[in-house]
Amino acid sequence: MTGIVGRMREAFRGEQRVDADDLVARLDAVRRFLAAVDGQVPDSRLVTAHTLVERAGTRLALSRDHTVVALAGATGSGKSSLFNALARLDLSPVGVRRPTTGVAHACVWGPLDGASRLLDWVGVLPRHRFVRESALDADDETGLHGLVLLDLPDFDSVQRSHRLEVDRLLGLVDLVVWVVDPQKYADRVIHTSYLREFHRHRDVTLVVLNQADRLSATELPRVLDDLRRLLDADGLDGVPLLATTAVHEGGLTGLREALERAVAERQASLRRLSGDVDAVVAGLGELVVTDLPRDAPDEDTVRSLDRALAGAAGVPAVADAVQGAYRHRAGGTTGWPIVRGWRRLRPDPLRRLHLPGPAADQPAESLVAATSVPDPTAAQRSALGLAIRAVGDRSGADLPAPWPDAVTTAARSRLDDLPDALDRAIAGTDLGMDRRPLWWRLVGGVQWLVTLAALAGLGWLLLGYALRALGLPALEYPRVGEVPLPALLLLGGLLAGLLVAAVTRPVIRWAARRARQRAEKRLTAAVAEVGDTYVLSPVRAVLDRYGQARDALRDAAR
Ligand SMILES: Nc1nc2c(ncn2[C@@H]2O[C@H](COP(=O)(O)OP(=O)(O)OP(=O)(O)O)[C@@H](O)[C@H]2O)c(=O)[nH]1
Ligand SMILES: [Mg+2]
Repeated sequence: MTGIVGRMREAFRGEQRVDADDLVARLDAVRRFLAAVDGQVPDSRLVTAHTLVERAGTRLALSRDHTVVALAGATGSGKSSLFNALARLDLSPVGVRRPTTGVAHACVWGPLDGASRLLDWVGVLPRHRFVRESALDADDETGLHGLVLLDLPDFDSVQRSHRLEVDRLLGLVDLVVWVVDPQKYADRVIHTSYLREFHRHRDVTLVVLNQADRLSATELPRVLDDLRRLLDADGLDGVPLLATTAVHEGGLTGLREALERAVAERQASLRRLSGDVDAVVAGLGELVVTDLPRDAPDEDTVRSLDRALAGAAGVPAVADAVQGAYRHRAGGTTGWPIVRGWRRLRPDPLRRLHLPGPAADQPAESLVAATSVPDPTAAQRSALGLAIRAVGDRSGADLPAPWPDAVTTAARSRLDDLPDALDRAIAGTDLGMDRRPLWWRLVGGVQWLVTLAALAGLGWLLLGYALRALGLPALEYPRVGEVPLPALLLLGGLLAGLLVAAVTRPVIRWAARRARQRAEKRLTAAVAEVGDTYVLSPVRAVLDRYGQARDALRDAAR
């Protein structure tokens, strides 16, 4: 048996100390992880992590001077007998009828005061709490001061309530002593349902083969070897394994020593929680397994989205109207004054769309449906739907489940607000059509001048005719060369007007195209901004959350 105790010492000695501050930082990282994935990952997958954060916070706030150790095992393995033998008192009933222990019993070494709150939290009823401190003990119990030993019900119980109680307590205690006996040490349920689950808690796990007195000197090493092999298969290699006898004096020296060491180290609670964090991190790892995509959503996808948004928002129609309106207005100012009025009767293409929309002091929100830009066609609508879908699909493609769905949902999350936002963006865009360019006015002025000249010439000529008709002395027209000046003014004015109009027309066409391009650029930018706010931002927010979650989980891992 000394050899086994020696092996156990070795296993404990090699353990790394858990720094309380490190543990707190790791728990904080788990908290950050939970905040980042909140609403993105189903709560059912986060239960363990939430439980850990809550439980660890409480345990760390409670007494760290105490080490809570549970004796767990199948019915009849001798938990209560060990409990009583360690306490050297008959505190927990030992029986022949199975199962015997129905609720946890606790024994505290040292004053009960400090441990009371801990036991309140663990949930041991006051009438099942005992104190192991008496003047009679002299010094031989001081090594266990700070131990809170729990005798648990059986975990393979026919009583469901026993199993639930055991499962609850195993989640709370600092260290577990698994008690097996020679008959049942190989039972499947012990290994698959319990021991295996503790493979991340190797440094707060101890296994005792109780009732060792029932085995002969040759059988005991064989059974211990067999049990060791099973423990290795459970992932519990290196876990201390002891043989104990509860019914004979000196049959649990090794166990007592191990407990004394655990109590003295005051590490069990930290190691337990550290193991819990390990388990939680391992369980959550697949939720953030890949790197965050660098440039999601990528440029191509964003460009396609902007194009589809522009189509659906009617940007081409408005750009057409700008071009038309430019020509219309330029014609109205620079055209031959005599036909200008007639031109003005034709509707202004921009005004027909009720553009430009807003007065500068009008809040953008009040512009809903202010414009008469044609509604998107079915094709434009479906192109926009596809483009938005593509943003979601491509941005989340490389992420593990359930993030792709979260990203797609985010891309579509503000779909209903999009049409109004697009309309507002169009209405709120400065199309650059407010002012009449100076050159229009100059050309317009020239047109007036030549027209006035023609009218003056006409008037002059008419006056000459009238005087002649009335038999009055005829007017003597000044001449330019052979041509009388009024005729020159009339014809020259008319010709110059036509000439100016002819020269101006291609310039207006060219300028109208420029105006169209400028408006198109501004409209596309406005529409792209809407896309950014209503489609890309929600997607980026989810990707951001993913990045934060991944970073947090990396910090939580050690
Ligand atoms: N020979 C021998 N008998 C033991 C030993 N430990 C316990 N027993 C006996 O085994 C029987 C069961 O012991 P308990 O201590 O009640 O077992 P338990 O694990 O608490 O059982 P439950 O409370 O039902 O879960 C009793 O009759 C004990 O006397 C031991 O080391 N050697
Ligand atoms: Mg019992």
